[in-house]
Parts: sequence; structure tokens; C-alpha cells
Amino acid sequence: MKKKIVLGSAFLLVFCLAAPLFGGGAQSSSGASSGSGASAGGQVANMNLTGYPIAIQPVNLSVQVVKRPQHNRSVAEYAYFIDLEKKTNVKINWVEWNASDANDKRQLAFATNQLPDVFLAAIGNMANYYGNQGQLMPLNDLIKNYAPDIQAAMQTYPDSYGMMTNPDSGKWYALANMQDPMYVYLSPPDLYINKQWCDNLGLKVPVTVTDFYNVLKEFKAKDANGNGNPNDEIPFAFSYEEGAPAYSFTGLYIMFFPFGVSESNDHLMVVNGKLVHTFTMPAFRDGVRYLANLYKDGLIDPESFTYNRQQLFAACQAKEIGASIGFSISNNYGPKKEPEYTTLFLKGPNGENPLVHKNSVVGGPGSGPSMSATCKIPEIAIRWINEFYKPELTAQQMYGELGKYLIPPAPGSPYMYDFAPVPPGVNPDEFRYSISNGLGAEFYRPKNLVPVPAMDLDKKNNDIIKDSWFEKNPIPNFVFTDAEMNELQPMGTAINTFIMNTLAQWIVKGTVDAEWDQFQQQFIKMGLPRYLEIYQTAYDRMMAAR
Ligand SMILES: [Ca+2]
Ligand SMILES: [Ca+2]
Repeated sequence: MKKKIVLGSAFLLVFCLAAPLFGGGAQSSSGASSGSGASAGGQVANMNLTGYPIAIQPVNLSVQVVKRPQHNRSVAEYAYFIDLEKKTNVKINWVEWNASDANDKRQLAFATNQLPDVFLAAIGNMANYYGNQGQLMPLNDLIKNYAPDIQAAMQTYPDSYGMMTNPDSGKWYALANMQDPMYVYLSPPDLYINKQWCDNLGLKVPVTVTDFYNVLKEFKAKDANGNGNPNDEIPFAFSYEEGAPAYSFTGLYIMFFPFGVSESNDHLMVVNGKLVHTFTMPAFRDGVRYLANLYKDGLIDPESFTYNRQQLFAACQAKEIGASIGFSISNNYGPKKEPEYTTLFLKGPNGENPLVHKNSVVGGPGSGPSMSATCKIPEIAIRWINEFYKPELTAQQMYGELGKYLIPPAPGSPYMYDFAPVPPGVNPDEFRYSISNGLGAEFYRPKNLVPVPAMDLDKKNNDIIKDSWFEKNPIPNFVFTDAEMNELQPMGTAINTFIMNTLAQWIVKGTVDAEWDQFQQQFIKMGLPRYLEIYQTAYDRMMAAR
């Protein structure tokens, strides 16, 4: 049984749009149409199976990308895309969507079936759904026949097969994001503390959650920053949610790790081979009690429950905040305060090792490029997408054309490319966005492509420290059938809203013990057993396919 997924107001517009939105397809520059295309004869005849140009007669392809606020020009203007067009004979009509409304535009495009030929940006976990509706092109044979570099990448990162394979049909409707583990943050955010304040008060840097509590109490009671005012220190701040019933990017969930709960936004752990919801675990309740204690004693900034990440960073830089959560100390505190802070790797109340959630290396369903079923030149399109799985193009589209930021490797360098020093006073990220589309299409980064960027080094080193504490059975990115997805989506939204609201209340009001049993009963009534059953079915299927 297939239920329609409601796409909001998009359906209302179905009948208003008749003309094709995207000028893709098989028109050659000489004006000759190459016909119905997708059949082997037409386009393969206009294509070199290897080498360049890809298309013998020039062809047009419409390609959607996401444009972020940092991108200061059209994708068409980047030097490596101008080169690519000359080299391949594939003229691109770029369809650039702003990150802020890309979701709405994508939903509208699928609702009206007015689709660009290629989605270079990830279309996300609806890929299998759209594929089952016949709106996306199955890629299995195209990749096997025409895309040797994509095939090689998949063999190097074999988890991609599980993420790409549609459980309903076995078809691949979208590629998966494949980045070598050397470039991926394996662990969630970190906890930072002002070591200077500890020194000022003659305190050791905390090791356990109990130490952390005691140090925050001292920060509050005393003049930790030494400015003569004992009352201007805010001991601890974070960002709880950001516009969704989920932990923010700089999430509080890491505070459950010392209690033996590898909490994440899936709220799932594998215990004896079975998935368990963290909000049902006594150890999770211990963590809530601890956080409620911090709140009761005035150690948590109440604004932590309303800050988004930018507001948290601004507060950390403008106010006197002793501890906070983030991905880099300089992001949170700015370069001026950065030297005062250090990263904490908190252990449990009695010195137990933490249990740290481990992020997946290969992205979930729909995390890589895909092709619409209306693409008239699929063989040429897949050869064009294949170019992004070569080091040369993937490096340039992340870091700009060769010779500016990205440079050939120094003799003896282990990397395929190195970085040039950025001009003095220029932020490396701003510099690279001026010459590349950067984040907009970051879906393939093989091992040793470039050195780990400087801004990621601390985080990567923290991952190494946490290595032995990672959960032994990490939660994968889940792949669902259409039927599972239709049942899960409304249930998941209701459950996540319920639990995230409840957790905030438990911390602020200290009511977790009074409400725990009633909460568990209500959780069951909301469908928790069925919810876990669907996840367990998907999990077992994925483990069996390994
Ligand atoms: Ca104080
Ligand atoms: Ca002070």
C-alpha cells in the first residue's frame, strides 16, 4: 500500500506550471534534436565511451546545486566548471537554489515533475520515495557501464552499497556521500572549559562529571575571571534546539556519554543486538538528574534553551561563560579568548569511561548526486557525474582552481594536493568560497586528497583521544522501505517533539523522578513499541546485507 506523502502547498501549484522550468535535454548546439535519448542507440552514438569530449556533438544538461550565503558568484563562473564544459562538450544550465529555500523548491519540482536533469546537491532521504514514484533514474546499469570512477569509489567505501540500495526494488536512485574517515568528524561536539579560571581559583581541570559540577559551583560563587566582581560569571551554556525537535548542532547530548548512554538525535542504542530508545534507560535518567541539579544550582544559563548556535557563539564571545559545547574553541569563543579554553573528556561519577556516539562515515540515502527520470541523455549525464569522482575535479570544486588555495603537492607530501598559505588577514573558508562552490557539492573526498584543513585539526585530534570510548555497535544511517517511511514519518515527528519538550522540562523543573513512570506509559501509548519494531526491521535487514 502506498500512501501519498503530503508536500504542503506544493500540490496547489501543480496545475499552474505547464512550461518546462529547466532547459535540459538533448538539443545539440547545431539545433538538431537527438531524439528520445534514453534508449541506447541515440545518445550512446553521440558519446565517447572513454576520454574526451564526453559528448561528440555538444549537448545541454540542467544541473541543480545549492548556493550558500558564502558563495559570492554563480557556479557557472568558477574556473574549473568553465574548463569542464570545454573538455566534455556538455553545456550546463545551472539551476542554483539558495540553501534557505532549497527544500521547498525541491518539493515543488517533484510535485510538478518539472525536474532538472541532475541533482548535484543531495536530495536527502526522500530519494527512495521519489524513485519508487518513477521520478528518479535507476543508476545501477549506468554506473556499471559508464562510470568507472564512481564504481571504484563505491568499492573503496563499500557501506555506500547499503545506503544506495532501495530496499523495495534493489535500485540505486542516488549516490551516497563518500568521504574518507580522515575528513569526517567521528564524534559529536565537545565540551570546553576556561582553564584560566580554574588556575585563578586553584582548581584542577575536571575529570569526572562530579568534578565538573564542583568547578562550575566555584565559578559561580567566586570571582573566577578575576575582575573584582564575583557575580559576572555564567558557569555553563549550550544551544538546546535549533528550529526542530532535535538537539542542536552544538548539542547537549554529549553530556549523557559519561553516564554510559551514547545519546544522539536518533535516540537509539544497540543493547544485546536490540535497539533501545535512550529515553527509556535508567542511565539516561541519571544524566537528566545530573543536568537538573546543575540547573537548580544556577549553573546553566537559562538562555541555553532558546539560543541557536550563532546566538550561543555570540554569548560566549560577549559574556563571561565558563563552559560550553561546540566543534571548535575558536568558533565558540573567538580567537582572542581561545587560548584560555581547553577541551574536557568527562568520565562518569565514579571515573567510568564515557560511551561516545560514533557518526557514520558514509552519508545516508540521497546524500549524493541523483538523476531525474526525465533526463534525456542519461549515459552522457552519468559520465559527466563520474568526473566528480576524480581527485582533480572533486578537489577543485571544494578548494578552487589549482594554483590559488589548492596547489600541487610538495615533493614527498603524502597528499594528492596541498594548500597554499591564504593571503594575510583572510579567513581560509572565506578565501575558498571566493574561488569554489565548496560545501554546495561536497560529496566525495578520497583518502589523502588534501591535508586535513587547519580548522578541523583539533576536532580530529579529539576524535583520536575518544577512539576507545566509541560505542561498539554504532547506529547506522537507516534506509527504509516506502511503507516503513510512510508509517515512521508522522510517528517520529510526534515522538521527537514530545521527548525533546519533556527533557527540557525535566532539566528546568527537576521533575524527572516524579514523572518518569507516567512518561514511560505515555511513550508506549504514542507508539514506541511499533516505532522500535520498524527501526529494528530496518536495522536487521542492513546488518544481514553486510
Ligand atoms: Ca562568580
Ligand atoms: Ca568576575
